[in-house]
Amino acid sequence: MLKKKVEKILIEQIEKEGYSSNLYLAMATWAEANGFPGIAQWLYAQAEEERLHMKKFISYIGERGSHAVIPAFKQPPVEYKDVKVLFDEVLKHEQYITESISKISSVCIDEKDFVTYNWAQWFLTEQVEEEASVRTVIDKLKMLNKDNLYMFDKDIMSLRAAAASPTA
Ligand code: OFO
Repeated sequence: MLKKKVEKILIEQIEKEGYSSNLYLAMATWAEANGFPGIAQWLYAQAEEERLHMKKFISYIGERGSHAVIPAFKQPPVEYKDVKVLFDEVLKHEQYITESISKISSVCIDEKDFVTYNWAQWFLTEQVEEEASVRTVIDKLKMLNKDNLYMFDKDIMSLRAAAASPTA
């Protein structure tokens, strides 16, 4: 059975991962509606990963004998000024999630729950990769002007593949 403080913060993380998934879905629909199908695909893939993260939290809480309560999710923003602003928001959100997972780690240490601490480290490694992947996108975007945004949109999924490759 999980200790109360650990259980509480893990349940809060269900909401954060689920919101992350919805946020990226909302961004994907904005990208689609604004003529960026490649960026939409990148964001849909990201949304799917976040849904799996949420599921990992739900499963872990259940495995430890607690009840994984499914929360309501607030509505993510609908509009973005442009693609650069959108990806700046992705990076900001990922940094927020990294902080949040770090907080889980520190609660686990305070509560001497080293099993959950150990389990949560996978997410921290994942966060480092996700932040790096978004920074790569932002770096590329900084070099572009409006005219070659079309090519960028066509290529963005290859950035994702490169980030996922162990040799990259
Ligand atoms: Fe759940 O991985 Fe980032 O946010």
